[in-house]
Amino acid sequence: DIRLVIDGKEVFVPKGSTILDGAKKLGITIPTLCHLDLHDTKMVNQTASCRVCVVEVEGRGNLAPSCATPALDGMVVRTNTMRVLETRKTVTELILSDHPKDCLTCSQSGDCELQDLAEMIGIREINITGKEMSTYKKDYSTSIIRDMDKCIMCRRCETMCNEVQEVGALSGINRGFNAVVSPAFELPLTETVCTHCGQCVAVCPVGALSENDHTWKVVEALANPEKTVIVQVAPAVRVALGEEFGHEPGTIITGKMVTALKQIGFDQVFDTDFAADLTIMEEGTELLGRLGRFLAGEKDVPLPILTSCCPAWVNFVESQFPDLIDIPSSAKSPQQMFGAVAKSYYADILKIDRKDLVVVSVMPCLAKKYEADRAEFSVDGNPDVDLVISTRELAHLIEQVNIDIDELEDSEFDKPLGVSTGAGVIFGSTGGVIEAALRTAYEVHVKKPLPKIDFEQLRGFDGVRAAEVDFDGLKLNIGIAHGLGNAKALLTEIRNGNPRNFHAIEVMACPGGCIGGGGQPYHHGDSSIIKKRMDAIYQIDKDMPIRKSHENQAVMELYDKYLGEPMSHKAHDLLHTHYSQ
Ligand code: HC0
Ligand code: SF4
Repeated sequence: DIRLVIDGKEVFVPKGSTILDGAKKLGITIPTLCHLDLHDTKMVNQTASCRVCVVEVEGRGNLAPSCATPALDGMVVRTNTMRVLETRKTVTELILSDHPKDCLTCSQSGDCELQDLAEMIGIREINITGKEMSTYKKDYSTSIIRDMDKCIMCRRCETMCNEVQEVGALSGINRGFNAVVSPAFELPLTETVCTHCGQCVAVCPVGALSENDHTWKVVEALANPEKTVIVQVAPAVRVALGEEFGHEPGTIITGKMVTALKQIGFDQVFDTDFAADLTIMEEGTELLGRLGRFLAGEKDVPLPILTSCCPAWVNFVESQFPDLIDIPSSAKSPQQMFGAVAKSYYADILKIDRKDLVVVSVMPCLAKKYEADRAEFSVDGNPDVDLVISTRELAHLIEQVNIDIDELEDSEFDKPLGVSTGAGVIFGSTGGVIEAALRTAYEVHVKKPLPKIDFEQLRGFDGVRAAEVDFDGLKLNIGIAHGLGNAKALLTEIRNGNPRNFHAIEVMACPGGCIGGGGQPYHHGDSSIIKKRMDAIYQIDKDMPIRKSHENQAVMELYDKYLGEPMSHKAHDLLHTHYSQ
């Protein structure tokens, strides 16, 4: 271990640590801005570009950025001298001098790390005059808005996009005062390989990257007496929404969330978990179908089957692995299955035209906005899912209508599209989709009840996981990846001949799965928040009376009355899709 003294206190840290790590261990707060270390993922941003975290190191003339300066044995560090304070203030003023002052209307207001810093330092005016602020054209996609006037060049988004997601849509361009992070040639994001995963938004400390907010379109639909407006809520929302209201990460507020949505005025409050169970019926059947052909000796069976419910992942496969385009499951995502069923089966129950039914989704994800907008998910120009808001957007809406969420009673999701099982809810965590699929596929294939419902070997937070699952003698090799960079490694393996003989692979684009989605409450670099949400997801599953998708009575009724059986002609029309290169 390395011994150093910080502000007169002795601390020991392992080799490879920084001064900042040492200070954290002592409980000494050094303010940071560009730095971000999302533990247990590849997200470590150590550009030391903002210089907010400078400290004095005995024997050195210049101040040192503590986030990027290695701790050395015998180092004596001061984090609180007047020289440090003065420099920190000057540095912050410099950053603010080239940053808009429109905090009143900024999407990040209240969650902005620069605002917090300015407040902490007590900046009351900016005494730096000189050049005008640099300005850039705003870039809008359905999912994300880029407002580079607000960019502070911390480069977290670039690290995320290039090193964690390995998409490579963003990089630093221009020099000096005009330097900014941008797609190559300053193209709009929609014209690049961007997958809309939203992870750049999740780590942006300011409002330079934000979601394209659809809240007001939802309000407009709710205010229109001619429309029936229903809402579906994704699994991961219920374990994170509470954070926006001061609850501990992982607090489960499903019942209060449903009550809030009813008070806001949705005609019916439904659950994406219902559609997740439906997805399992289709995807599980597809998996068993492909396996059966493979075991019968058929050549060129598209295996391993890849899960297809994460829209950023689908986009990634389409643009980076077009040669593997026939292996993802053709099943639509639960969000889109929900929309398709709502605008056919449910519109029929209500005896209304699909155009008079507005389907709103609340999702932890920004790519879901893009997914809902894909042309193949509409009929005669009328989308299956009309509007998508994020967990953060829902929290703001709840605040705006003066609902005190803590005072609400619990209520239940409405029937029939709100009935779900534990298998539906675990979709929200990495490993959950494949576990849900295996619970059903096992019982259909083996024709015996599962000896143990929990597939512990599929769970966890490692970026790439592999496990063998025994189907009564038939050994299945399962792969799991979360984060697109990890997925890329696994898919490259498949491209090179599938040496580990995977039969099925689950991929989620975001660290942790949907619980770590780009539309969730900001984690500000604390990955323990994502893990607490994960624990909560498995807790909900454990507490459910029914935990297998094929035991969902409302889903079975949908097949009986409307679809026939999984993979039927009608199910194909409504619930399956195709991919483009
Ligand atoms: Fe997910 Fe989903 S699990 S992608 O992460 O599959 O967003 O929560 O809603 O569609 O169910 C997100 C979460 C969903 C979908 C489901 C899947
Ligand atoms: Fe990169 Fe994802 Fe951001 Fe697109 S949304 S720029 S893929 S991090």
